[in-house]
Amino acid sequence: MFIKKVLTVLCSLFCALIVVPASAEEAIGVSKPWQMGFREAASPVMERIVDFHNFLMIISVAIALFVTILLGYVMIRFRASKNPNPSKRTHNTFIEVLWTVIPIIILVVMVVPSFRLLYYMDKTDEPEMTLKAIGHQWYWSYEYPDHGDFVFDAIMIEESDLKPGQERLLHTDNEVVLPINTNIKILVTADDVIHNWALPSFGIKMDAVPGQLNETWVNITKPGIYYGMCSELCGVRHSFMPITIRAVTKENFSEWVEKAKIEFAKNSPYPSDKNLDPSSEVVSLTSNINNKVITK
Ligand SMILES: [Cu+2]
Repeated sequence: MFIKKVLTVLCSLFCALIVVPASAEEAIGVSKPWQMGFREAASPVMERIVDFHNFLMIISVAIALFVTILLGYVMIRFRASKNPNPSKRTHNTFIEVLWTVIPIIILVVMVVPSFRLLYYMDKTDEPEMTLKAIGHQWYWSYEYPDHGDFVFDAIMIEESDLKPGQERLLHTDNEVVLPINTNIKILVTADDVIHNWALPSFGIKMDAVPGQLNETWVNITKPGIYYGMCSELCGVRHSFMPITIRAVTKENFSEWVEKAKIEFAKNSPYPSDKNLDPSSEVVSLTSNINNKVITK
């Protein structure tokens, strides 16, 4: 009875240590102290990656166990002290066929779901909106081409300026707001060196290459804050260009877009004609391009 009580107390102490209380800000996409395995999946792609990983883990553990047991058996059964006259056998066709065919079957069993997942991750057939992420030394900038083409930079908040609930080395001054339950096409590029737009909770790790537009996609399943980071060594401040994504409902996203259009209007590299002086060179260039498009 006493032992049972002690065990219960120990169990609850252990649980209290490993269960981290959710913060008020609801940061889902962040690693927790003593975490084992992946971050919580927040997209269908990441859910499938976790399932595939678990499936491969079963195969790997089974192979490791089989080899260890076989090795142990051989070491004991065929030890020198028990076999003073060792066997001269060099070939056994049946076993040779087995150890060629069985690994081939295992590889085929692994490659079929692997390729299915690769093609699933590649792109979404029906994107509902686009987000463009551009890597710079050393911050990310974002464009929302379907929502008025506004542009903004997301720069890491220094440790001394962090507010409660913001993660050190992970929170940016401008958050990337995205709607949940929406197929979002993500275009990734860079303007100086190669960066990498990586978001573990979404199962995304996409190279940002200057002069090249790489595509990936996400459909976020849960609202919350998700953190990512540049995952390609890109210079001295490589580790200080994080990604902060706030996933919200579609209604809240529309509200944010209206505010963001005003807030970030001044950043736009594509100014609309009415904001410019008609005599300026940029306007005449734009209207020339427009005329060409119309006359086509
Ligand atoms: Cu980078």
